Amino acid sequence: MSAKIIDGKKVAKLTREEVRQDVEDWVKDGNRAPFLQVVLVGTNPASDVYVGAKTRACKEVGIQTDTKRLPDTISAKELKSTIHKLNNDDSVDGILVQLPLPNHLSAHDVIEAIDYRKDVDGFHPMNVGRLTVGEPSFRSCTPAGIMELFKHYSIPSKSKHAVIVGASNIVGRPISILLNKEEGEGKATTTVCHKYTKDLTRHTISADILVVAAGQPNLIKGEMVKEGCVVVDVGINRVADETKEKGYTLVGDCHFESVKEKASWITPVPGGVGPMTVAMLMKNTLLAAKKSIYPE
Ligand code: BQF
Repeated sequence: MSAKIIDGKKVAKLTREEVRQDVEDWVKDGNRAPFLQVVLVGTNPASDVYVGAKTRACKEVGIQTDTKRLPDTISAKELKSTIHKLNNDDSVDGILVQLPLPNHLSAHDVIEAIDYRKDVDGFHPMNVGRLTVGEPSFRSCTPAGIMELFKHYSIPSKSKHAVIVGASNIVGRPISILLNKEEGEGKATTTVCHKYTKDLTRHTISADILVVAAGQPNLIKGEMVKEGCVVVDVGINRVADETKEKGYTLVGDCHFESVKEKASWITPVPGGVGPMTVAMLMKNTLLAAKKSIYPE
């Protein structure tokens, strides 16, 4: 089999177009445009790229945005005080603190300082907890984007075995919860693998749906997946490449050439899950502005 491509770039564009129309209607109804405040601490070249992508998407859909750049020398106290001001500012709908943070700052503490009603990344324990118990919540953008891709391509997950490689709070854990939900979407049986998993292949080979978010190039090879498997590659790894203008190329966590020969569907890197992450952030910011998740 040669897998069909899950075109995240295309579906993200459709999603942004939908948000653009909804924002237009919202503003026509007499509301101000949604506002996303990005907080960027320190200097990280990848973070600059991601914030750039988010800013461009905001412009496209009519969401106002500003990026507050803070020095990597900022203290936890100062950063939290900045966040508290944004929490209390009624003109701010969504707050996004770009990760990773410099080493001296605890992402957990900073995320917890954000008002969960403005937590458009869906990382706050209130949102994670509500997701877990099946209450409305802001959803982590990457897992939400993966569910949107399944919906767009009518890829069923009900009663399938979904194997997730990587147990991060941002991707692996929340996608396992969404796919495992008994009500609404999901309805899959899920296995979450992590770095202590013994014999990873024993798990991956049994997957009908394989979501890989491990941050390790070429971790998953064709021989590790079942014929007909749906493969979602969340990895974004920079590997050195002198033939490229930037000096690197992006690769996922899967060995694309061998995995695509076994899979029925596969997400490419780039252009797979990544663009959906940004599109779902636009959706979440509109939900925050409309107070759809947490009505007053
Ligand atoms: C694409 C991210 C790791 C650590 C922190 C489009 C993005 C990426 C890829 C993007 C990511 C990854 C983001 C593509 C946001 C996804 O064309 O394949 C967009 O902007 N992402 C982030 O903000 O922080 C990260 C990955």
